[in-house]
Amino acid sequence: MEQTFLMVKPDGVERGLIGEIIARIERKGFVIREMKMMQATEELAQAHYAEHAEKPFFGELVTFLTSGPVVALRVEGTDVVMVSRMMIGKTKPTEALPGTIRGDFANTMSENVIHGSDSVESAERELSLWFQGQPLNV
Ligand code: RTP
Ligand code: MG
Repeated sequence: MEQTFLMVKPDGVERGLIGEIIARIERKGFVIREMKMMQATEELAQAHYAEHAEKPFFGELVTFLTSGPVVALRVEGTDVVMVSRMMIGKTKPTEALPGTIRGDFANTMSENVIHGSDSVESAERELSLWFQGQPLNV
């Protein structure tokens, strides 16, 4: 069964949106296999966003992701990578439709409440980065 890495970002935690976001994931029928609240180190944040290392906004991205606790989630379900990205909504606030998490709760490009892996390959890489060891098989 396909798995993805989702993360409530520091602004989502700060604003009290953990429950709202988890409720949406569960209501959709996806299953949470692992979950932890943690403070990301700079090294972890840099590794997570390695694909953006050369972008002008990389520094801000890492600073933001390490600015407070995040909630890391291993989520499982049919086509969960693509479907959860649809539920998250687009990166640009002008494109994030109402009904999506970002469309409903975010209005800036930088503080956008939630991360979701953008492909099965990214999901595998990010899950092994954030969750050491074997996935739980309950
Ligand atoms: P994420 O990885 O956080 O789930 O977001 P995403 O896939 O929707 O967007 P991505 O292209 O991976 O970018 C990662 C984060 O970088 C910030 N960003 N800023 N100023 C800019 O042009 C710009 N582009 C991206 C966003 O905060 C985005 O979530
Ligand atoms: Mg991304």
